Amino acid sequence: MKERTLPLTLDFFRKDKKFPSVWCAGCGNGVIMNALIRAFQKKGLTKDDIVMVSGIGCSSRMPVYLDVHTVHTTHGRALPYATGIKLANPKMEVVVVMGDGDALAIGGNHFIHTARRNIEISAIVINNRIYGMTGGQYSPATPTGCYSTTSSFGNIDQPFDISAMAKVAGAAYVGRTSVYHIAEMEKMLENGLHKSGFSVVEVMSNCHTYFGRMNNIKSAEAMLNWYKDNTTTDPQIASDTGKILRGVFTDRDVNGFLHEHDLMVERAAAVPAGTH
Ligand SMILES: Cc1ncc(C[n+]2csc(CCOP(=O)(O)OP(=O)(O)O)c2C)c(N)n1
Ligand code: SF4
Ligand SMILES: [Mg+2]
Repeated sequence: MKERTLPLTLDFFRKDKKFPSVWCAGCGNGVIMNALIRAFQKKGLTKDDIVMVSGIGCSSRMPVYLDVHTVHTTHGRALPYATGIKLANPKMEVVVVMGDGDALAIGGNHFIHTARRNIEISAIVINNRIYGMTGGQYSPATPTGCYSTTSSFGNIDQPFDISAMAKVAGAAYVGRTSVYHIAEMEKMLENGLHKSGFSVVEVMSNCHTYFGRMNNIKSAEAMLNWYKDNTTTDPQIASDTGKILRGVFTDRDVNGFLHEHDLMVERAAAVPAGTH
């Protein structure tokens, strides 16, 4: 509990007229942004150590508000940009923020292959189970039967299990938490930084404006309580009740992409000129 009292430094926020944010009052994005700053602080990172990369979406606005190095890219393509940035600047802590649509729909291929490649980047997937920015269309994380502006009679698709997919694709660190569970979220965000491979923290978040309104969980508070009541860290309870499982699903030391890349460069350099 003591760790939660760490004062939030304002140093990480941009001072040049970016506030107030575009986010609806009570949106989970602000809660996650503050938790991420605390994770940076706990890890002893300075603003100059960090590059934040995002695509397009409400969640992807986060780097706009943070005074670290930032690149606000195109929808679904944050991970390829981040990969290039990390390769060019291996010492930088590269952190990618994506929405569930950004990461799993248009960016799904990049997500799987970045996990397979295990490049030393930290990704946060803000899973509000809907396209927030564009008006509440269903996403690949919208549960079956849920309503959205494009599923007025209930979504007939199955949702991706984002964390399971990251794990099976090979990511070194994968955890799932929610905006209700702030201390747990801070810890996962902190532990997801600076891994030997790709790390993914899926944060289940509230878009009360669209998902909540259309699925009868109409306020930010009601959505937070929904995550309190409908998630668990106990796999048995999850399997018996259908509650969503939170926790760290994998945390492995791997030989990440940059590590392998450096070894390959050494091998190539050892070959006498003109013999290959
Ligand atoms: C190439 C491209 N396709 C579509 C869009 C429109 N678009 C912008 S954000 C978005 C989805 C946002 O949903 P999500 O990634 O879940 O983020 P959220 O707003 O929910 O945080 C879409 C489809 C776009 N900007 N660019
Ligand atoms: S539309 Fe939804 S995701 Fe976007 S800022 Fe509002 S509450 Fe947050
Ligand atoms: Mg979304």
